[in-house]
Amino acid sequence: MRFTRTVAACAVLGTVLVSVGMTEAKPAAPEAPPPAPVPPVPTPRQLAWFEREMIAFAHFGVNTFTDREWGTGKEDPKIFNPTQLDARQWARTCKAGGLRMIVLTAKHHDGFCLWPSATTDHCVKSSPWRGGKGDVVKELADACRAEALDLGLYLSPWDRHEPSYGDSPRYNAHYLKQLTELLTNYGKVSELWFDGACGEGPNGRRQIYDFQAYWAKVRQLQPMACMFSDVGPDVRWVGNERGFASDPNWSMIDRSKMGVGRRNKNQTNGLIDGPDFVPTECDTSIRPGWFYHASQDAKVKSLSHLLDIYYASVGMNGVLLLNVPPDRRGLMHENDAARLREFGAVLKATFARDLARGKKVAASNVRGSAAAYAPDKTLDGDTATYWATDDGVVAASIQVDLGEPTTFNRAMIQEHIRLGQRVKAFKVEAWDGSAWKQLGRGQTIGHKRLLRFPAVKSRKVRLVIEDARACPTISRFGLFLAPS
Ligand code: FUL
Repeated sequence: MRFTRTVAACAVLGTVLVSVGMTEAKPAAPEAPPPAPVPPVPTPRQLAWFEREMIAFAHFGVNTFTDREWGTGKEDPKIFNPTQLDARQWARTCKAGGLRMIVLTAKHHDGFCLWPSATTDHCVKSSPWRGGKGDVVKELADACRAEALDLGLYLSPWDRHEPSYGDSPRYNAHYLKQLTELLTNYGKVSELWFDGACGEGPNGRRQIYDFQAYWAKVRQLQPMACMFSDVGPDVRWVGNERGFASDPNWSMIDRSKMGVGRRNKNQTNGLIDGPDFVPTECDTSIRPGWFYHASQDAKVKSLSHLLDIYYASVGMNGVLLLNVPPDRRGLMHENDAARLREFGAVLKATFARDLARGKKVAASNVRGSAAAYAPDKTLDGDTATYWATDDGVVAASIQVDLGEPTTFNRAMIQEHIRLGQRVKAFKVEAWDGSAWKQLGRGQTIGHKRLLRFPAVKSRKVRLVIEDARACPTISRFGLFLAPS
């Protein structure tokens, strides 16, 4: 069920609520004003990032040809020579898995650049690939455009090749030039991935990164691009490389008490009263390593493992960043591609039909009258709709009457996070004919919360909000049946 302005919750309120022993909602004011935002709230670029839900990582470079995870910076550029590089194949493969963007390692820690940079010869220009005239970033940008995917780029600050590394101001200027090339020559870039790894340069000095200058450059050249690092500024690391967020997952943190490359408190769970809205991106690889190794061809994660990751990331108020490393041919390997197809197909089948859509809804403590579904034009002009309670009411429930006994095993709940993430405790219950039986419970909801439980057959289901930071605003309560 998706809430829309046309859902006349009040029409069924009396009868259904009374029949399950709840207090009938008080007659409401005809024109209830929309709830005030509870800051911090997401920016339009963060909302667009949340909507993608799953994105791909592509670790590719000299390590692909040396069988290493971290290069030394001393690799001969001539080893970079993929025989059949086809970025369209990457894009199609990712799309089949339901991934909506590809983030490419334009430069990893070894310093080798996958585009012909004017800042260094340690790049594709010096490789035999496409006669030294190739540009992986351009080929991927074109492929993403053709397949309607977004493009993201990883430009490792740690650079084990660049001679100026360790001479902090000089290297920062060099890094800014590289960023500028990537942000101006390839059209729209939707995400920049800033890794925190740091080392010493040839002068024996530890490099001090000027993240403020890097981030300002991105804002200047690509204002809609989301920036990832341990602490944002737009999206944060979830704190592990297994792709798992955990409950609670607050999108808020206190950036003033955190830093890139540090062991940060609240990295994973966030902070209920954090002043900064910086949601979690959950990175993991489909294989044990980030780069391709033929020895790992039989170690591609199982479908059930990928599904566990999906429910613990997308289903836990995060975005999943799933690495699928191209091989020495310059293709995503058949085993990875087959697994992604299965994964995409299961998710599609599971969420194809919302069994609660269009069904009768009753709710306690509805804000105002049918105008509870207030249009919200505050951030980007979207007329998103949602259900809310009156100000100060932080416990309430929404009940769906499915019309007939219906079998389901998944619940989807979404908060209208444009007004701030609010819910602190909730549960989902089904009526078994004589009592409410709990199907699942949790602390936070956020952009999306998914619950998995053994299949149950019931006609009435309810979402009970037990506590929230302010009046809850819920934009979706859906029920689904995953294929067995
Ligand atoms: C880490 C890097 O050191 C790994 O090589 C990989 O790129 C991972 C995604 O981030 O910090």
